[in-house]
Amino acid sequence: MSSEKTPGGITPKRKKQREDELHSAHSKYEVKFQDLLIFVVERKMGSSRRMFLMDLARKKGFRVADIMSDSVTHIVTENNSWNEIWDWIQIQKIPDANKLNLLDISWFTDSMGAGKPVDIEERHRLQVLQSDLPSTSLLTTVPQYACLRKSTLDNKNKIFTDVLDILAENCEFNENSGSYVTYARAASLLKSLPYPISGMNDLEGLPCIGKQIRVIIEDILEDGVCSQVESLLCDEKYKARKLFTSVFGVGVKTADKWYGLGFRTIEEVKTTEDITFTKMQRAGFLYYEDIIQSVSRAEAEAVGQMIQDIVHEYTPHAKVTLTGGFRRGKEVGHDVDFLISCHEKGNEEGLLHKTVNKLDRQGLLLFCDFVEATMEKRKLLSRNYDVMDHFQKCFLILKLDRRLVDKRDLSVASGSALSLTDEGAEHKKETKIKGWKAIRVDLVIVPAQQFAYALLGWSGSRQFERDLRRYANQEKKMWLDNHGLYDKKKQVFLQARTEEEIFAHLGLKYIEPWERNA
Ligand code: DCT
Ligand code: MG
Repeated sequence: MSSEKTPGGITPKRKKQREDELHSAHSKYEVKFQDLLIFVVERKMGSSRRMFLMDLARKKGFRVADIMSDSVTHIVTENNSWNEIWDWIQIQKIPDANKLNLLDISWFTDSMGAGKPVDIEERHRLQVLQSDLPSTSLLTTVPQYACLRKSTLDNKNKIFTDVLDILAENCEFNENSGSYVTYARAASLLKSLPYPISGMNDLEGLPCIGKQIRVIIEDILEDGVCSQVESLLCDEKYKARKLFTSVFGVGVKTADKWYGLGFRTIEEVKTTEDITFTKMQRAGFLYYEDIIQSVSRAEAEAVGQMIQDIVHEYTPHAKVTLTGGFRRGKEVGHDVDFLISCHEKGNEEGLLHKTVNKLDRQGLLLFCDFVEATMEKRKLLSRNYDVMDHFQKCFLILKLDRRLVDKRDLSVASGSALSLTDEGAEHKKETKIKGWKAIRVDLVIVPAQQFAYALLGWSGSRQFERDLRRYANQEKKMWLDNHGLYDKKKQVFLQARTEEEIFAHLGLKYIEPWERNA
């Protein structure tokens, strides 16, 4: 064992290894800012969000270190005080630690927004805590609207939110909107907490946590499970609804009809002669095994490239933007959502039809449900919350060539296999042999003037969007939807070129997409 160390407590061999790691991580992207080397602290942030932020910075030309070393110049952290990070740096034994910039995530997000390192202002520096207040001091300040909170993918209360999400979903099945809201808001609030709930006292002062929710949380704290959910998961009707609605094109009404006819499995429904299926359902059954598997980020990016290549053949300057869960930093999704927009007005005319036709000619179109725009018929902003928007769009099932994904990201593909169930791993093997996978894709054509509103609306999460609209209506007397923002008092539509401008119109602090996992 070698004991030879650099002043930073790092052996030369380890140092070389670190430099190699740093080099390999960067070799994919061009480095634009040589002078600084960022290190993102995982503490209180979580590894998935950290990886997402690191990748984002690298894509934008920043140098980011995987591990702490004496070459690091900027330390970025979230929800940590100066005192906490300083203690941590002491343990790392970094020489000249005084020269390090200890920065809050706000410096990082400002820099990503600007596409270059912004000047460090006082507000970017970590704050020195005068006294170590208990975390309960946070409780009174948690706001009731999801759009006033940051909800990353690092959910510290998953054991509670998984249960609440199931109860909320069951209320949706039963069209019990009152209880749905109660469960969904409670789950969303718990997802935003930077600490796990470990006792009933931790709930003191939190909004959205009424008596009904406290009973459930108490149950889980005592037994590790919620008895209500345990019996729901064994309920025949719930199981059938869950199973049948997992088929593309099947809603709860249809699921109930099939349940009423005595069907309990997909196989039974698929093979019966008593039901006439819609075209969408037929496609849903045909590609069921593929669609039920989640889409990985590498797959989403490969689809994006495929769509962009076609779109650019017809309109070279059109923008194809990945939105939905992947924009919020999720590593998997049930589908892939894209917005297509053109800078010049009218350039998007016919683009979606041409794109879909080309996919068809290439043999990549497995299913298409085309919805024409209905904008002209609309006078005011939509008050119908079931209709997301009136843009021209299509719901597709596309054939994704396996090789496009393997080429793109081998490490992601093999890494994700670890978390697969036996069934999932088996299916993955089959996909490999088959050479392609059916993927659900949504494409939406958005006129340039409405792009920021559509992007905000399609980025989700669902609960974040609901609360954003509720906040606009109740607190600001404004109507918000995917097309625009209407100020009821001034009776004007408010223009916005960016999401930041929309938040500003609403008097809200900007929430980054990866902080909208409410
Ligand atoms: N959306 C919404 N209200 C709905 C449905 C969707 O506001 N009733 C918005 C938020 C997310 C976006 O549309 C895309 O929808 P999904 O693809 O269903 O959600 P997702 O967040 O992308 O989740 P997944 O990862 O499962 O695709
Ligand atoms: Mg999606």
